[in-house]
Amino acid sequence: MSLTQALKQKVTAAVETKKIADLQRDIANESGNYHTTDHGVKVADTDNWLKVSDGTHAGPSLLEDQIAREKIHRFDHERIPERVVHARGVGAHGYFKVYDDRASKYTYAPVLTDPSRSTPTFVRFSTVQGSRGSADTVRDVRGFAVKLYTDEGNWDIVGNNIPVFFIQDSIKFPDIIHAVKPEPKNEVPQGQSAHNNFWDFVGLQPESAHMVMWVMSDRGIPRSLRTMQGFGVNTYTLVNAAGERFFVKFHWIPELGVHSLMWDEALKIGGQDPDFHRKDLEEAIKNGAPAKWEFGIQVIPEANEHDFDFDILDATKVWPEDLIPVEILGEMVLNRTVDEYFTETEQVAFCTSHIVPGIGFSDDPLLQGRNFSYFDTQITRLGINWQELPINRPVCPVMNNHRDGAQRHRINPSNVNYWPNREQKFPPVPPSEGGYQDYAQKVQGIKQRVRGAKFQEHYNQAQLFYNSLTQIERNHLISAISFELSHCDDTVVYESYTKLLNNIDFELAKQVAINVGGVVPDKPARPNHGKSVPNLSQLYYKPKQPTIKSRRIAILVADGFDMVQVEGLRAAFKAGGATTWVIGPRRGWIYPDGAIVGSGKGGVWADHHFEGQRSTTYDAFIIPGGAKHAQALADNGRTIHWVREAFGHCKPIGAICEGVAFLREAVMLPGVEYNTNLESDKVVNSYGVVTVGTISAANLAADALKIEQDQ
Ligand code: HDD
Repeated sequence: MSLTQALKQKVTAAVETKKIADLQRDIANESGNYHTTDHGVKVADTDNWLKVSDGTHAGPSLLEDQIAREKIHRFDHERIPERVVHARGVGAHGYFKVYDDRASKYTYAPVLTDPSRSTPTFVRFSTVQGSRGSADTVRDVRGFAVKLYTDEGNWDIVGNNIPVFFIQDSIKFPDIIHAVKPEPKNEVPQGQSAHNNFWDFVGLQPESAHMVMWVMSDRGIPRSLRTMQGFGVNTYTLVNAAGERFFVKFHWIPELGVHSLMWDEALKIGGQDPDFHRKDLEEAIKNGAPAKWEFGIQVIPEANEHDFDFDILDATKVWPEDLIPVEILGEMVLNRTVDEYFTETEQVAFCTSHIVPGIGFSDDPLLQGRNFSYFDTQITRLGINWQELPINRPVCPVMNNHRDGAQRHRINPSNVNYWPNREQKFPPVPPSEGGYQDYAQKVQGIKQRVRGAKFQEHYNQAQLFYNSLTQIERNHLISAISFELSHCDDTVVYESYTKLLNNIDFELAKQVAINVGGVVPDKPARPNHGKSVPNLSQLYYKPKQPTIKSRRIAILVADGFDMVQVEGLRAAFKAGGATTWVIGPRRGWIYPDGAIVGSGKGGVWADHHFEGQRSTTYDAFIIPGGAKHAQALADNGRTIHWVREAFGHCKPIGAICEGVAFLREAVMLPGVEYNTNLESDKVVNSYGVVTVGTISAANLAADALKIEQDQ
């Protein structure tokens, strides 16, 4: 058994949950290794359609061939409608658990209060705008949909990596989605919001201003799905055993911190490796680095609902954490990839309306509409019996009088399918025994189409977000909006949006307007309130300890490299939990003595050749010593490009011994310092370029690289 197989087995064994066990009954029995039709008859020939032929000439194919017909029928109907939004996604299994019972003061839901439980979990991450085949690294919101298979039924938290939404009322959802999706005339653009219709809509719908700021910030281009925060976005409620109700927002905080790509990287990876994020998730899990988040809640007692200058039921607003801190309750770990994409990731279906006892809705008008929409869309996508699909069915019993419909699988042997019935079959369960109890909420009002008074203010929090960013983050945001508006060729569109920006920040509006030929303001449209909150900058979420865990580090080698150093580096990176990739002049064995062919002994296997991978898909790279190897790298335009591109993307770059001279020549920028002294083991760290002169310092360089990585 190979190491990878052994590792895979270990990981699999470690992550058996009740849901994984439940899925086993649907895993195909592939032990008998032969081919049959769908009705079980063994097939002798799968390659030739039945024909009238003399053996020399083809002759006509016969419709009679039931085997060929079945194969084609099945193929013709393989596709189901892709999700109308969030079509592109990737999923993984894992578990959720709380650390203690502290949440029992807010809720009686065991999934949130019982620390002895480990709740099986499935998460699907997604982009919103693009089709199923679009690229992973586009600028977009990322879906963060969590299905918790609790003993009381499935609980779905269908969230995003951004805590607010474009609109306040569900009735606007078709409008925002039509506006952001490819334009109706020519179905352009794919996987982008950089077009007239989107910016036209958001310019006329100022409630979207806050969310637009988030999407245009670095949050819109995550480095990894594992390094995103997740937010339930909508306001839900919790009810405790004493019957008291609390408003609540749900948060997921990634163990490894919040990290983003740079826009240039995101653009390039979109072409170089469109599956970058889904491969990253799979790679991390398979390499024994499960993705992990802490789970937290923000809570507002019912009595304090109206204490704030914003409406706590307005999904275009955050609950500022200086006013309402996040209380950490537990963690979620994703440690198992799917066995089959379609049956799990594609067929998984979430509903905001899926809650369990102890959890309730609020009057958040976005949530109310969502509660209708999700179930409805699953009927189109998967059919009315979608909840029976293996990935969707709960791990607790399902018993009711719902019957029939297309693709019904469950067989109910009882002869009564109504309540009440003479057999007392499937009686309702009183709340004291676990039946879902609706909170007795007093409601009064006048039936009318309105929004609450506090829903009318749209710019305070957009400003709060902008104020809370670091200068570098603000620069990125300005570049992002400028990129998008540059792609809008309708003057009305980019002029009106630059005007809108002046309600958020004068400098922001001015700079964007100058960049895109918009309306350059001469004074702010409204004063900046000057408030900021630390946690709105993603830098706030740096991991407590710097770590290279699950980072992708490349070692660049050419014939004649220093093997001792490469071995030392690999060991150091492995010890830190990173994955190491050797990139060389060709895929195959590369030797320290410069030999081109050999048995492999004494050499290192290059995973890719220089043209096969670009610096963009690695987090850092290092160049070992070796005179001949350093010269070969210096003679190669692609490796020089590697260095310059990675430097431009602010990546840590390391070099040792002769590798340093190559690095210095390749970077060619004044002000960067290097240690080129082959006698010196001093580690020089300058602008993220880490260099050291002697062989004994290989591990030091690795350490320095590790520290730099997290700065
Ligand atoms: Fe939605 C999918 C998140 C508002 C209607 N939504 C969908 C998914 C996520 C979100 C993560 C993908 C689920 C999956 O992986 O299968 N949606 C959100 C968030 C929202 C939001 C965080 C605001 C708080 N959505 C929203 C509204 C509506 C919808 C207001 C309609 C009234 N969303 C849908 C949908 C989708 C969907 C059309 C498409 C596929 C699906 O539901 O299962 O029903």
